Amino acid sequence: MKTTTSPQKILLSAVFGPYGVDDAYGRKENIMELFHNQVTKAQGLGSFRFLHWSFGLYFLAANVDADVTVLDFPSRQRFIREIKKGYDIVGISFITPNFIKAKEMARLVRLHAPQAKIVLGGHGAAIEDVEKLIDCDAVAKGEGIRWLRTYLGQDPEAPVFHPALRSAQSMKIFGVPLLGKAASLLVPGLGCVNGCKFCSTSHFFGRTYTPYLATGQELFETACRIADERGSEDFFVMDENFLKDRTRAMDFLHEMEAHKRFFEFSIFSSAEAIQAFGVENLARLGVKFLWMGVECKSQAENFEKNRGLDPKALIRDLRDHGISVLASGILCMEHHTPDNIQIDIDHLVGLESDCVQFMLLIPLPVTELYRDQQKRGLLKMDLPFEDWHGQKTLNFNHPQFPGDAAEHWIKTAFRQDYEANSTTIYRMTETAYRGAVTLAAKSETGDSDPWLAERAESLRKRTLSYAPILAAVEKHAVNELERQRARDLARKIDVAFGPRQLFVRLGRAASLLLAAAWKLRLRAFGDGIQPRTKVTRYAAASRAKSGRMANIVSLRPAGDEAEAPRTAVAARVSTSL
Ligand code: B12
Ligand code: SF4
Repeated sequence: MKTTTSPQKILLSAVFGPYGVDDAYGRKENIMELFHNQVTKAQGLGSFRFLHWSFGLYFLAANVDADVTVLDFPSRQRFIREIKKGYDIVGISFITPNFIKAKEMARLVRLHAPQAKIVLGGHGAAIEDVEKLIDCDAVAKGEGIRWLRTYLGQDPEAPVFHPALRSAQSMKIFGVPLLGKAASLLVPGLGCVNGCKFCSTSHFFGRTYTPYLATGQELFETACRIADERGSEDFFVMDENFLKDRTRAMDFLHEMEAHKRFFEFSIFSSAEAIQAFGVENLARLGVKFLWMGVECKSQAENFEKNRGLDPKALIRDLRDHGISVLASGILCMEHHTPDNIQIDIDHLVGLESDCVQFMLLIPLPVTELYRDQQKRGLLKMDLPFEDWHGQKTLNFNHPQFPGDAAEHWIKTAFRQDYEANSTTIYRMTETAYRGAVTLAAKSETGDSDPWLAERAESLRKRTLSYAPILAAVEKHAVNELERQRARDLARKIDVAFGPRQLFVRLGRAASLLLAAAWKLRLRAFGDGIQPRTKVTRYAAASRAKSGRMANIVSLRPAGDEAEAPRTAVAARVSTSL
């Protein structure tokens, strides 16, 4: 790795806010929240209001030898203030619907910091001719760590260091903040080899998988280090298809079992990989939330990953094991018509998962679908990129859904799911309860199984921690069905896990109060919430007293006799909000 006496000064920035508002740079549907954007948006007060950090920026900063500042969720003014500080390089991370923000930021850099080189990265970099559309010096297409190291003249093959990061900035449901330490982020790798025709992530990384943590042992050691550093055993796993490498996932489970170290995970995986790994193994691994792409009902129009599988049975089995499921579906696919689209909506709602993501089919640059539609002259290239977010308008000419027809269907679908299946937090409480009962029974049959018993106990605790919110669900229910369900479930939990204790009663009262306050807040100020700006400064490793990037090594799991060295990167970070 090249080291210099005067390290480069780099700014890595997310696009500026406000987000999810109709203005010159964005649309109100393009919300900076995973669930409220595309999953629980129709669920009123009970919609999940979770804000996540821009993870890629921290990974880049932790893996180059330079003075790096990460500017997450700035305002336009805050960005201008920062670039005036005199950077050698300004990196802008953006996705397609934020193209116009990235373009404006590049303009501002040329204006206020003409000495700085402008580097673009993130999924927006896949836009055709982006280097001509935005005034910049270089574009990172695909995996960014190796790219940035190469750009800086550093060793692209140096080991990738996984920083310890909290996954979410804030998490509230019915205005009730989720208690306990927020989950940590775990990024086992980027990309997916399946290459489903529409999939932006798979195609952006060249339909290959770039592992950051290639073996079960590396996963385990990294998870131990992060859990020890952050004091949380809970992980949000950012990997498009975590179970695809079955051997790695099984080895990871074996490491956990051998060291008796229990973690919990929220993961993304395709149905065929879930089936191959096995539902009981998932429960043993500690998966509590699983995102799977069901896409549509028709086998003919579906993708290889879903061939021959029965998603309804799989989802029932997963929920019986305490694993909440997000089933995602695509609306206004090419085979859809106003006559048959309802069949797919009914199918997705009928799966009875904990939540459903409905997304419009959006051919995004670099995907096979995009190229195909481009050849057929179907793409609406005059539609501004701000509208390519998948929650309102189609970006291609679909003869069956002209004008704003697509919006009607997506709204109908979300509403139908809510009315038929109730709020997601009700469903997740039910899943936790079902899992606690199933695993407790399993762990007691035949040879007793301490691992499953441990999982059953953590599901029992999760059920009790969610249970107080059922009071708010009942009070603000969408219909009588939900009101009755919330009452019944609260009663069942009391019977199964003992009479209601004082803290549960207090929890119910608190959840009612917080929900009432949240209702007033939404009435007075509207539905939008904005993430806080965060600035994190990383001193160049070659300047930091604690050592160089090359010295970075994974810590050993707790209990191992080898002494855990402190890492250079962890020691050289300072953060301010
Ligand atoms: C987390 C996430 C979010 C978070 C964003 C949090 C945030 N602070 O930005 C939330 C949930 C809010 C979100 C919202 C949306 N998202 Co989103 N999101 C993701 C997700 C799941 C993970 C991204 C991630 O962190 N990956 C892990 C990191 C390590 O990888 P990375 O970000 O790709 O970064 C690497 C490289 O890209 C590169 N890189 C990135 N930036 C830069 C910058 C520079 C300078 C350089 C050199 C390199 C570089 O280096 C990094 C290391 O290799 C991806 C899917 C995925 N698995 O990638 C979708 C994804 C990025 N989202 C997408 C979209 C479209 C959206 C939404 C419009 C909703 C939607 N319709 O799906 C909204 C938009 C919100 C808004 N107002 O901007 C698309 C983007 C498609 C595209 N081609 O542009 C993706 C790919 C999902 C998809 N549909 O396929 N999202
Ligand atoms: S399985 Fe999922 S992540 Fe992989 S290519 Fe298909 S849609 Fe993308």
